[in-house]
Amino acid sequence: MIVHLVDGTYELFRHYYAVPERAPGGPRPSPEPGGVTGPSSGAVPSDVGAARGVVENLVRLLEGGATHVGVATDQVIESFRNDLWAGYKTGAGIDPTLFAQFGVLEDALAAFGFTVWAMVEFEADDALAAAAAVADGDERVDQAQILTPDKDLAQCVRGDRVVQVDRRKSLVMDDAGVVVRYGVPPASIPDYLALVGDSADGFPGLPGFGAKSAAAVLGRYGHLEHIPAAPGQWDVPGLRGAAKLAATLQAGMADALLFRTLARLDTTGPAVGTVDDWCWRGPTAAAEAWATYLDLPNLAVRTRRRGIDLPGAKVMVNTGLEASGLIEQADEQRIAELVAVNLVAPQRLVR
Ligand SMILES: [Mn+2]
Repeated sequence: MIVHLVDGTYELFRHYYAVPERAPGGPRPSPEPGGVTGPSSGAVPSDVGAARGVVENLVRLLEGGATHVGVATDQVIESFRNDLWAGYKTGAGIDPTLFAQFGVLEDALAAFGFTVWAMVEFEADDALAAAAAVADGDERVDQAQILTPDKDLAQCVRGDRVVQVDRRKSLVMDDAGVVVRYGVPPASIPDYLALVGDSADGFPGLPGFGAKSAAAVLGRYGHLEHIPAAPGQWDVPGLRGAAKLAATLQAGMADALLFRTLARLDTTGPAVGTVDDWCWRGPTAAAEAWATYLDLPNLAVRTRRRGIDLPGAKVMVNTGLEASGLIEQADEQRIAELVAVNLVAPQRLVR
């Protein structure tokens, strides 16, 4: 089976800025019992266009054959990393019209039957990393696709089993693709980001280190602590200004290690469940109300149709028995088997 791990925060930003279609907001349907309800859920957004775009987009992912989908969001932008570094990104600069749509998106996706990881203490990136690790450890999984262009997630790529997908550019990056793109393998990505910095996340890196020099040094030594302290010991052919870089690194090693901690994703913290939990089993009874609210009248029909495509699933989808807990264990098992069939052709690897 193929598992799709979606960066919901990225998708919401992308739809807000790149697909600026507006849709009236207002008081919205109550979340499913057990649905996602967080701080941002209280806000009544004046516009739900971005949330609507993401929901529609992910229903299209199902229509394309996706069976196991998890969506990670930042319910709170601040995370444990803000306690480690004062400059780390916060939610302060986020357009309130965009921010108010996080809760809408989380609740709507849950109503349409998607697994949602709404992060508070951790970041959406951590949830994606944790889910990728779970998927990697499950031998039934042929491939986990992390759908985000965020360079942080390159550290999670494993062979061609865990890959990063930029859907907008139709790029799939496997292990070798990470080396081509960054000059270092996935395991060295946190070290790489520590040296070059990450302006989106809010840490500067070390002065003088750019993509080329960081890749050259880490391509040779792998990790920060393996880089020789004395410049005379550096064995990095063709690297210009090695002496100065070595001095910078020696002086800034403590900062670099802290930045690496910031860049390293936490694969064990977020509770993401198991691969079986991510299996899409049809929309909930609340889907109709959410489709109306998002002004996507056909969406509930489309998800239902998608459910009917899978024999057995229609029972659940049409009667809402799933919500009432009346589905027998045997049916659950059967449906899981049916949807476990890999419906997605492996995508072409582009480097
Ligand atoms: Mn990130």
